[in-house]
Amino acid sequence: MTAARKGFLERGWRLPERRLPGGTVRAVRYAVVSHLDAAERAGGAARAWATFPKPHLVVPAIVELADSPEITESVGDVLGEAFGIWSSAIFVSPPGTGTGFGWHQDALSYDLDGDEGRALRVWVALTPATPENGTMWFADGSHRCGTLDHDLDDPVRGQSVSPDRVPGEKFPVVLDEGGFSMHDLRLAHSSGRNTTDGPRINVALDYVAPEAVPGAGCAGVLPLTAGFQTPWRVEPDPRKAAAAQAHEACVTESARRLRSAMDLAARDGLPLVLGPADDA
Ligand SMILES: O=C(O)CCC(=O)C(=O)O
Repeated sequence: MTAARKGFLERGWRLPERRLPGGTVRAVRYAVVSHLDAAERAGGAARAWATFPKPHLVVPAIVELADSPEITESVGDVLGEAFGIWSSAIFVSPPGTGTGFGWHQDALSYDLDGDEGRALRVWVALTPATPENGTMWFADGSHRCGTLDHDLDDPVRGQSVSPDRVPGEKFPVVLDEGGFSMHDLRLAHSSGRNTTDGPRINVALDYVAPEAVPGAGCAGVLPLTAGFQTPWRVEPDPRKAAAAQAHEACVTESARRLRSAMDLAARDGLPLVLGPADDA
């Protein structure tokens, strides 16, 4: 086992020293901001779902980022030789606002099994990420404490864990532009207020190894290596697909993921009634 994997399994996070080149960061930031501007102009559902769960399927620059050697080498150090992108998210923390996420575990709404050491999130800083602009905070080792009770329901900060019930030492994830962090999907983390006068922009990339077991509704993956067989369903790479095909895949696969998350919520007691995920 690599030292990187051992450390990741123990602590639930890793801060690689590698940095993305300035040209890559600028290209991805431009593509992401253009994507959000287009979604804002389109309005409605396009705007509502522009940032999650699979914007990479329509923004080729996000796949380019996910496939960059700086990131794939770091992901390979932890997950091993085979991995793909399962999900992504764009986070823009606007200047001067009180947005930010309360303490939470990403895995809470993620329909994956056996993913310990087989899935992780890379959080890429397209601008510097600092305590002043509301960077993420990690709770060291908290991924080993099972599912935490997300008992607070804050209209701004969302469903979250009371800070005094978050286990482990808490520390801010400070990144230069082009830096990135990695965390286990069960690690408790939060983010804060942006008190600066510029936006904080991040892209999150969820990687899975083929050994993770996807729920029926969310087996879609964009492989970056060989090794993904049934039950995984290969999603088209927007770098090679026609725009219409990429758009169709993004809509279909995002809907499957969202339905799968809602089905999980229903199983856990939320009064949602949905039919079975109609998985191809
Ligand atoms: O960027 C943020 O404000 C929150 C990020 C986050 O919670 C995550 O990537 O899991």
